[in-house]
Amino acid sequence: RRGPSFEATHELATGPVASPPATVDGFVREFLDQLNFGQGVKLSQSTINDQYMALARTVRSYLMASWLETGHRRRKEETKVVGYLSAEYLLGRQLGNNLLASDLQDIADQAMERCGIDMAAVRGQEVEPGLGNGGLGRLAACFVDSLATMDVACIGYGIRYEYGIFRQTFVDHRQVEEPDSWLRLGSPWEFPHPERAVQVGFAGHTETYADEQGRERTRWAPAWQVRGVPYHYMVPGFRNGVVNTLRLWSAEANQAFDLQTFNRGDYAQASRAEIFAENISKVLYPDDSTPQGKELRLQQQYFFVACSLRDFIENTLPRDFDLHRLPERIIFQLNDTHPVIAVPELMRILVDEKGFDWDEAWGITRRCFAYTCHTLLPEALEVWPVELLGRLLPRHLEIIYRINEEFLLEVREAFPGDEGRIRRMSIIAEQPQRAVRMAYLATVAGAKVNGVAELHSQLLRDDVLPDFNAMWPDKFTNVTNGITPRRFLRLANRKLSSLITDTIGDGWVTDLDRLRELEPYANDPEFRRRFREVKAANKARLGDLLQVRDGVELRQDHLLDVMVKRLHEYKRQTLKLLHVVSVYEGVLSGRTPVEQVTPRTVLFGAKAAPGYHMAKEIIYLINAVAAKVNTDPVMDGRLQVLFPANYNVTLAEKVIPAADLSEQISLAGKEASGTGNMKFALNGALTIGTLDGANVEILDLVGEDHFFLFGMTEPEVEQLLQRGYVPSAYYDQDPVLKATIDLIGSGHFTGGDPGAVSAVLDNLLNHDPFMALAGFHAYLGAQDRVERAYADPEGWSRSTILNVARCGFFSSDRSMRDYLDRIWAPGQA
Ligand code: BZD
Repeated sequence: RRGPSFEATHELATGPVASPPATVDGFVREFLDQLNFGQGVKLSQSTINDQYMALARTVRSYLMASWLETGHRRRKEETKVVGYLSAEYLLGRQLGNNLLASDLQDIADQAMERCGIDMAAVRGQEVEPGLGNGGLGRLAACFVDSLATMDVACIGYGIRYEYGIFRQTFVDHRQVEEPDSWLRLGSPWEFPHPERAVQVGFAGHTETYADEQGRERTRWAPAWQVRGVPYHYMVPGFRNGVVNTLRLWSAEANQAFDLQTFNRGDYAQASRAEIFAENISKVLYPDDSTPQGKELRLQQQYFFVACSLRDFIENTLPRDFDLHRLPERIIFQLNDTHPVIAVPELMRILVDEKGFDWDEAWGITRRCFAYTCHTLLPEALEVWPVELLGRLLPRHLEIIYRINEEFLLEVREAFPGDEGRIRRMSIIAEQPQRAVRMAYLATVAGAKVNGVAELHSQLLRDDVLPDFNAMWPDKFTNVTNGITPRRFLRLANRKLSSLITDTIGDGWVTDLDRLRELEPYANDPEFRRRFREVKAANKARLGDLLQVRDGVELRQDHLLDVMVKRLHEYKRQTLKLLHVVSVYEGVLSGRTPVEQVTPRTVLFGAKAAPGYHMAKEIIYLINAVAAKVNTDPVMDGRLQVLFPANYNVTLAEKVIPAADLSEQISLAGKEASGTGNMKFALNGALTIGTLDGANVEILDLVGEDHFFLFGMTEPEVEQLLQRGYVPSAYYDQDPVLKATIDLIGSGHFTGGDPGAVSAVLDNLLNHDPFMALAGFHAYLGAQDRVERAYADPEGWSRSTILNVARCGFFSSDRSMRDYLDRIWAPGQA
């Protein structure tokens, strides 16, 4: 059917792999081939899933030549590679993205029409790979997209979880988690390579021996061996002929190893080995920001970095490569601390397997890693009990001890006599139990350490790692997060994209700063009208989806106020809910005439970690309030609360383009960056937000006339904490807050049962760790400003257009440029 064999990649040197012709005819022919020869069905008998699989494989075959060519070129070039190590990639659906990247959207639409196939239904068949929790996982997906678009050599390394983030449903207003069996119908996007499997050891013991030169050496004799099988995914750049690779590892039982055990007669042990292996990549831990310290989690972490390092060193570098030069060929970017066990693993490979001296190996290792921190919450910093780490990875614990010993010598030299500092900086914590502080290990080993927004990076220096900053100020840097404009503007908001392209051309897709050229059009009434038309169409599209998906009606004449993100106390979904209840209570009590209420729909989307009790209570309360407010005739339909279950990337792509107002209301100093905030602003929603994370930078860029700012600054939060924060004082002194909380406490939303909400209210009145009550008054004031602004459609449109025009900075292409300049290739740009 086409030229040279796909297997023989070396043949690329003599002739390129042929793509099918990029015409409707060519596409139809390839599609029918895929349907007949790939799926084994005729068009007339095919199911939607057959059609989806065949269509996906068709798109794949158009990208294949570029993929093979990119791989070939990378091997020839001998450039430095970015090894992005991330336990999570929240990719979203692939079909639309890959059609966009390969410029086949229109051809595919016409081809499907010619085959009598409903393209929308086929697209709807794809189950998104939810291999991440939230911001951190989605960031990784945006970064690999940008690197491909910028033609930077990158291998994304991660885990192919058999089950991704749970599917959320609500039963009696409460979250119920269901397994996400995303692979049930097969995934057409993955390429398994069992022939490139690698072995990973666990547990066992270490021993010393003398090598041929009589030098004392250490070796690790693991008790278990697991097979890591790589699955390759295409990461296409935007219409540039580049396709990079995402390599996700799946754990499989090591039959040869188990069979030996089995043959020795230890049947129980042999089947334990199988279960052990297959559990490792079974399921994504659904805990964002609060690591549980579970053994399986450490197994996952070590599993994927051991596979990745082995893969890079043994299979990606040329056979005879001199590992002294390793830092010239790789920089491993550690996406938070989850992959940090890669540091002692590289040391083990160099020292134990390759025979390097310790100092030589350490000099190499320190130049091969850089670390990105994504949090400020102390409880989110990973620590591994020494007992557990030593049992699972005995050699790695020895190596960590030695790294620590030599590091503390360095500290002593820099700060003689300062024993307090030495205790504070030790990689090993002594209290409450002996444990390895992974963020410290990452900071010691990393050539660079970065936070994810200006404010976050500053707080990282000042509050989280101040001693390290004192020792190595040049190690610390900032790279503000970004989002890919391909998925989150061009793909998700085709109408706005067309309007922008009609106005300033299409250069913005890969050069988002060009959106600045829209600024003058903010003053053009005709452009503003078209901009509003786009927003209305997106709202209608969301309405259609929610009708079918959730059986709810989205009022098209309402201000659409959206808060979508993981459910976490620091993000303050309760503050948003208090606002909703205060509006309702105002009407109920006669304080506000209902005609004065701005018609508004508040849309929540949020998953709670299954073990996070308070978060689940808050979900219950949101649903309870929604049920009441939506149906109470007193509101005359002017306030609607929607909470579609199972918020994910696919839903985000419909919600964000439709939103008018973006809620970014975390307590200052708690949200490292946020990336949803960027997506909304770029799609023409205005932000109501605090001076937290990247909100600060959004505000700077769009200007305070086009952003609803409220609340304390981070230093003000600290001062209030120092003075002693008493939440009940706000309740006692603010009659609106009191009436709002009392209405909830009366059981009004919970069938007359006040007990059903007592956990949330007790927490708010007596603890309120994220100061929702302190923020309430200012938040209501900001919401008043929102309503006044919304009452002037021309002024509102002007502001939204200026938001779009001024947010080009938040392209993940810019983030990648910053990583290149500041971390991966400084001085080479
Ligand atoms: O990372 C998030 C931060 O909370 C956001 O402020 C930031 O914008 C993004 C990207 O930098 N952190 C996470 O999403 N963290 C996790 O998902 C996570 C997952 C497992 C374990 C710990 C944290």
